[in-house]
Amino acid sequence: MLIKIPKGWELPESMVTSESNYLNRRSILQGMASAGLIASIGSAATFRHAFADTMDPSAKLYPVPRNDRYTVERPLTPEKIATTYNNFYEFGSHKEISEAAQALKIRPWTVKIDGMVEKEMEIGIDDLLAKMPLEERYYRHRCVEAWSMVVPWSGFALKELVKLAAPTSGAKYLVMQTFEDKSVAPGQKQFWYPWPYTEGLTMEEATNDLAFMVTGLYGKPVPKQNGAPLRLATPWKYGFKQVKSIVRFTFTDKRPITFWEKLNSDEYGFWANINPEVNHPRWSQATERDIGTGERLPTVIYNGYGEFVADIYKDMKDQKLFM
Ligand SMILES: Nc1nc2c(c(=O)[nH]1)N[C@H]1C(S)=C(S)[C@@H](COP(=O)(O)O)O[C@H]1N2
Ligand SMILES: [Mo]
Repeated sequence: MLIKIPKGWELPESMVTSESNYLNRRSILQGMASAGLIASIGSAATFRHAFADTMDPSAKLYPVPRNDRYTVERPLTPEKIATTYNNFYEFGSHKEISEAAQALKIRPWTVKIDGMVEKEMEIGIDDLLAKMPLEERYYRHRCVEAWSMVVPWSGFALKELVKLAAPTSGAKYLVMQTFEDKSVAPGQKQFWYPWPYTEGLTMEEATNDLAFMVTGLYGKPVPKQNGAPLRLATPWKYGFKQVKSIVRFTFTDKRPITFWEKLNSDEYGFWANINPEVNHPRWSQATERDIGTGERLPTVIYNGYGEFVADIYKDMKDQKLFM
């Protein structure tokens, strides 16, 4: 049977359109705000967020100490923008999924660690948080669609989780998977996507200092739309590597075929390292648009993190490292 994959995700125009809709909506909202029209809407939203925070048992852990080793010269993206302009296909193939994502239940939340480890385990997110050294890091975040932002993540080094898992010496890759539940995530009813969302890193990447498990954002628990209660941040790679709402870590000796790679391996590879000189087949990667400032800026190889990660790839020149 020939399955025709809908072309929405193939068209950069659809991304541009949803971005410009978003920006239009923002300027309309700003206009309304200056006219005093959304005061009541604003306070209802504030109330809801305050309520959500008190319901999250991890709220008391934040803010956590900031690690100055990870700073960015660009200004931090305003929280409002970083938490309302999102990619999370489980909740829709556009950027305005933040309301829909509230349907996700983040407690109880159990993480499974399996595969090539000394002992498989299941651990509740709050028990995991209690074991991990939490810190805050400012990271760049660059989507393959050529928009970017700068965000203050909180969380812990992925290598701490690797240590807890105690992989056996044969493990070469760490595979991470998002929850699967069609009843809360309508996108998962779209059978042509290879759910659950799956990503992977080599063990060397996963134990690199930069690889970070995110549990917080802007000094609070990470919001659902940004991947609560646990998501990956690998800032030298395009955003699609940074899998959200993780329920499973599997150590293996086989390289996984990841979500976007399965959909279109010519456009979204396994490595997905950032490089301004390797264009996406349908658009340039030379520059990016900072969604906080609106500025167009030059993209930098490894997103400016070469000093941390370039060595990992020095003997892999024959591979498609940058797509
Ligand atoms: N499970 C899951 N994780 C995901 C995605 C997704 O659709 N589903 N989108 C990815 C993409 S393309 C990007 S750019 C980032 C966006 O993260 P943000 O919304 O926190 O900016 O999440 C990544 N992680
Ligand atoms: Mo992305």
